[in-house]
Amino acid sequence: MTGKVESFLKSELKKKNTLLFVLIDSEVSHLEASSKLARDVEKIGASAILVGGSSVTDQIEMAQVVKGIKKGIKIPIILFPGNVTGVVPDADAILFSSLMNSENPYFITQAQALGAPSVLKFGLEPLPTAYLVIGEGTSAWFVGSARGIPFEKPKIAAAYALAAQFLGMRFVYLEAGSGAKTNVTSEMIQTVRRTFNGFLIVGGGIKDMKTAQSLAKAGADALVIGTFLEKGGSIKKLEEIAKAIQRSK
Ligand code: 1GP
Repeated sequence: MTGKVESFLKSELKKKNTLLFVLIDSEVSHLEASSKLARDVEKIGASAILVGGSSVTDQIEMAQVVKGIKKGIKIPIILFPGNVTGVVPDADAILFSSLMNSENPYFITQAQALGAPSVLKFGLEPLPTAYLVIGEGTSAWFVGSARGIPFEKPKIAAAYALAAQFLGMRFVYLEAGSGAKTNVTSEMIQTVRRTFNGFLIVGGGIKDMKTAQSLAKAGADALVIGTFLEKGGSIKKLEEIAKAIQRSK
């Protein structure tokens, strides 16, 4: 049941070692700014735009941002919901995620049940994703009631990733949290990579080329970058990061 977006990501991976996904938070970058940002990052070689985040509460604004971005780009828009409010029309796909290490069953299966009918209604391609929160103190950790996997416990992350694979999930997202002070370690990526055969997404706190390159080398299929741009990081620098990770082996 591989859909168009998943096939596109796989074809991108045949050309590039590690893909760049840019996260747009509709509550930080409003309509005009986010449309321009999406066009700019497409030009420098990003493979997808994620829209969402754990602190997005304004569904109407998010829907407008998605619709606005869509007009100007060819790369897929993938929703990255923190709750049922993150399911909106006009995107191409959704990280249909279970926050597997949440202490609250709502974030493991209930929000998914509440959101699934809208995913179907809006024709969004669901990308079955195990969302794993690493570390503590971030919005994703707090909002999702996560029992954060310690950064220095890669085997625990790998065990969750293996469970995700056995459950039929084709994506794993190792999330240090937006704006995290510490990013997921290369060692954790390597350990998960040895176990998990699917598409491995890594994000949270990535803001320089050296870090991005080492995470790419460790085996990430896609790196997600958001805060770097929100805090005024340049598109030129992001382009250098994109180029570096795309060719890192
Ligand atoms: C957050 O992984 C993403 O959900 C991106 O993190 O905002 O720190 O780049 P940053």
